[in-house]
Amino acid sequence: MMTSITDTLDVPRTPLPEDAAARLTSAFASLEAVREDTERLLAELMRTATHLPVAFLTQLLRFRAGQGAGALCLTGMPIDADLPPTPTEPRGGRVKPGSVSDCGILLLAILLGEPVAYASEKHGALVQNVFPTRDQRTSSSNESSAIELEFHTELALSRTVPEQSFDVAAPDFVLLLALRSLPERSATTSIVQAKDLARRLDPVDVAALRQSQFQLRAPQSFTRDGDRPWSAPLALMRGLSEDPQVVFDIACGARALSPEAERALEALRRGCADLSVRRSVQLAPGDLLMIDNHRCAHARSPFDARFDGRDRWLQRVYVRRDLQGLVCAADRSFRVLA
Ligand SMILES: O=C(O)CCC(=O)C(=O)O
Ligand SMILES: [Fe+2]
Repeated sequence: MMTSITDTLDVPRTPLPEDAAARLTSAFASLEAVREDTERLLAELMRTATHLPVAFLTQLLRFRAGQGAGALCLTGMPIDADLPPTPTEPRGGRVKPGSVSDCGILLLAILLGEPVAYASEKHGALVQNVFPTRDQRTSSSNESSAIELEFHTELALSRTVPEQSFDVAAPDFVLLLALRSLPERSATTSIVQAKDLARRLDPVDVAALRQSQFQLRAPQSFTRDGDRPWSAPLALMRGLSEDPQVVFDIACGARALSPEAERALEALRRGCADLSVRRSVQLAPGDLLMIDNHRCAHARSPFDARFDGRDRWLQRVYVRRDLQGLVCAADRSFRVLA
């Protein structure tokens, strides 16, 4: 069979067998009583991994080790049958009665590492809700809808350690699980793998991206009420030439500190815009996208948001390989970074 370029550029999709989804749903239902006890819930969730096919777990271990594809999509994950209308305003606390989807995304998170939250982002929630808001329609944040959210890796601003570079406490993995997504009102999530980008760019530009000649602006979603500082100079590409890593955020702001760096940044922008480099997915309910935040950058297309309760709704969890050296919010769980 012929394989077209678009096939090879899709995010690899693994369907969860229906019987596995049904077993997970009933296992998750029995965990309602411990949903407020995060550590107990995570421990119980580890035991439910037995319902995942071993072939998928093998793929997951490879992904966790930073090998193979930089993004995976597990489809057919269970989500709550009694989903309320999509929220329209950001707020802390519970947004839906059940926690089936929360359990599913946290299960994959605990298998990948340490689920973490950030005190300044979404009220420090471990399972974050991502939906469009009227206020942020055109902002460079996950709540926007009228504009493209341009390519970025997730970065983290620490209020407690303001001198800490935005990449130090950044997540290693970003997990997105779609709860609601009407096909005609959905968005496309795109991924570029650093190695595909590096292959497409001129070696001169790759060499410039590897120099500490750039600054990034603090993420919009961490700085709703305050100013948005620029980082100390850093390199946007690092690591092995055959499997490089990237740190950049075109959505929130990136600037170059020399003419060569300026040309390289322009080339990076053009590279991300090149459709032959992007892998894309329109997340449907039950699709769980896992992104390696070092080996890939991601973006989201504009989409039709009407704030009528039927808008696109995702849940998001950040995962770190470990928490060593990171400052957590003393009055909260060690998983909430300050
Ligand atoms: O909505 C999406 O598909 C992704 C948005 C995003 O970049 C994020 O939530 O980190
Ligand atoms: Fe993002």
